[in-house]
Amino acid sequence: MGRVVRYIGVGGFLGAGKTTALARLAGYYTGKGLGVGIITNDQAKNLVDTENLQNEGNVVKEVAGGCFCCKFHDLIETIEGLRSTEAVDVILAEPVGSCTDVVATVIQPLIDAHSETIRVAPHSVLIDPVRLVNTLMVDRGGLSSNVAYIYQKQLEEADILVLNKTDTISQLDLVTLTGYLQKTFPGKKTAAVSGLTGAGFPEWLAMIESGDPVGGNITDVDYDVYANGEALLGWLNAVVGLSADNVFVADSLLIDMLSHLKTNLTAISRETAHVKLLLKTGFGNAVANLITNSHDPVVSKGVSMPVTSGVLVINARVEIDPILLKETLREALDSVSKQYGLTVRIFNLESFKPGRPQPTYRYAGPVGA
Ligand SMILES: Nc1nc2c(ncn2[C@@H]2O[C@H](COP(=O)(O)OP(=O)(O)OP(=O)(O)O)[C@@H](O)[C@H]2O)c(=O)[nH]1
Ligand SMILES: [Mg+2]
Repeated sequence: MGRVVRYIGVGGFLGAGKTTALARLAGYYTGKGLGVGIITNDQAKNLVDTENLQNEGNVVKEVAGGCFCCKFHDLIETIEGLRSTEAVDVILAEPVGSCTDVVATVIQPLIDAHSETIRVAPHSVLIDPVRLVNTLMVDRGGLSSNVAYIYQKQLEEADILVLNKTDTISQLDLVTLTGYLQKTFPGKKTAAVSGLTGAGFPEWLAMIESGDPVGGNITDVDYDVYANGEALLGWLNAVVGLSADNVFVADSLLIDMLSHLKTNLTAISRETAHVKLLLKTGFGNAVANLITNSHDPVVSKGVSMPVTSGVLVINARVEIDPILLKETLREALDSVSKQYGLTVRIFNLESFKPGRPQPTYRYAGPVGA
């Protein structure tokens, strides 16, 4: 018993802006004098998100090797660790961006068996406007139907739909997209925010803290379709040492590498879900992201001081065979190595496709219903 922690889960597809939003939420709760712990989650280790959030001074723990639903006991152990040894009041949790059925497999078991120590907040699902338009409103934007199925299911199970990145769209598009969400997913609360600027966060926080019923949207999920959708995604995590005789600018190198990758993926019609590059340098970490082939890569954390070396962490999630992903990434790395005169040392590299989701628990209906 003892301390009761607040569990706030923020889901959504790869690249929707979950980690960026969690960092801002962490700042909000820390500002109120509360202890905050963040739990990241992925199929593999060496996460850009963990490195990024830790670097900003957050208390971060990883659940790796599968999504929260398949690693439920690890999730509980991690929450317990944060609760008892880190004096945390609020836990912000980011499930893997290719994971769905979180309400039936994570939220409900938390409510059912852990309510004495964990108070679960409504389940928020973040939405990138471009991905929303491409996946549900146009032609799936290069994603296969089974991957789009996962996307659709993520939105269906939300308590709160959070249209993110509103700084990138016009007021007219904002009205159109929130109207579309309200019509397509009736009965849900809808927030419109920017993780980058903080716009809309007070309204979203009010929804999180509202005391409204939690986790009521358990949807039918066809696990064959879901597993196939996951298996269509290629995953690659790597840690690579880079050194050069001449100085280079970290931001430019990352953008050049992602641009090269984007060109090659576009040429073979393989849609990017999210490729993150983090370069650890003596002047801090530079981070760049590619979240779709239809947009250019961006620097989300810049290092403008010239450097001669760094450690590159690569997290790539693309709808592609993992072997082809490895080759395509290798090409991009070779290309920047030549361009910048780099010596490359691969410390660790794994590429794979996620296995079939096998949740520890699955609740067919809300607890107490
Ligand atoms: N313009 C803009 N960009 C944003 C915003 N929120 C996030 N981003 C950018 O979107 C990209 C993805 O953000 P992340 O926070 O890493 O997304 P994520 O959902 O955690 O991604 P995964 O962990 O791969 O599932 C990064 O380039 C961010 O800088 C926002 O509100 N506005
Ligand atoms: Mg993330």
